[in-house]
Amino acid sequence: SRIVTVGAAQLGPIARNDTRSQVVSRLIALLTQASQHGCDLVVFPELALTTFFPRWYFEDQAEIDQFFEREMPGPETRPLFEAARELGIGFYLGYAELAEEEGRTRHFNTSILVDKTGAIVGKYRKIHLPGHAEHEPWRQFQHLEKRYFETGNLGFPVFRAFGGIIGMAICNDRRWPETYRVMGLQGVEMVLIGYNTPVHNPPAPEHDNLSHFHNQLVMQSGAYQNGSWVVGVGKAGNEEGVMQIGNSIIVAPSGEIVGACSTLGDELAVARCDLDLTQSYKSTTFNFARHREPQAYGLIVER
Ligand code: CDT
Repeated sequence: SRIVTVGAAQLGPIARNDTRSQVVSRLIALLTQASQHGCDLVVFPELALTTFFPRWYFEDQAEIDQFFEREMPGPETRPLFEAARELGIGFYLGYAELAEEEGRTRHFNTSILVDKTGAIVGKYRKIHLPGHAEHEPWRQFQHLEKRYFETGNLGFPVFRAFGGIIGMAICNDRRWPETYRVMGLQGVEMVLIGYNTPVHNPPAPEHDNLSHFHNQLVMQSGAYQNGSWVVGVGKAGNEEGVMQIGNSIIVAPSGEIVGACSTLGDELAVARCDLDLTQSYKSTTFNFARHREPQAYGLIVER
């Protein structure tokens, strides 16, 4: 067996004027708790350093950029990396990334994978950006990810770390089967996912009371259909007047939920995940080399 003990480190709300340092101390408290439970790896939510700012319409780019990190680690986030190194725990962290690339300033919704020495060993930039690009005043709150972020340009890479093959996705990515399958085709054994999911979906309020069901449905099927562990972690509770789901879960390759948070606050759920449990799925029902029929799937990439 290859055991990775994982902590799903759910966060409660982050207020708009909370400082990075305040948030980082909450992250370090969860990391310390995880260390006491013997965790190898801790998963934090999407955009885990600030409030979920795409809920507001801003015109001033300088105001928007205040939610972004220009370096990682930077002065306020370095203590988190130091704590990880001292405790010997890795982590997944979601944050808003401001990058100078191709001669221009670029904005991405990003996650990183940090190993037990505090080194960044993987980066992912969110591909499925939900919401809208223009101000829509009819909504109770905005979801302006298409305005504030560019589509990720790194594909869905996987990383050899923690004794296995680890992949990352961010929030809305978890609803798309292609996300898991592209990593499944690279042999992924554990997919780490942070999210911020409002209970209320303004264009489709009829889905509101299904938000937990859909959260579990997509991650349980993604896990089973690719013979992979999936760890999904939310920023939960009433954040600046918007209710977000918690329901952070750790899903086995069988599709079963083996660990879960039950509050809407800062909470750690822990599971001992055997990466070798992926094998009985990857070598039988979902033996891709043997049973996939890609010649019949062309439409998926043509449209
Ligand atoms: N952050 C993020 O991607 N949230 C979306 C809400 C989209 S509205 C259905 C999510 O998929 O949870």
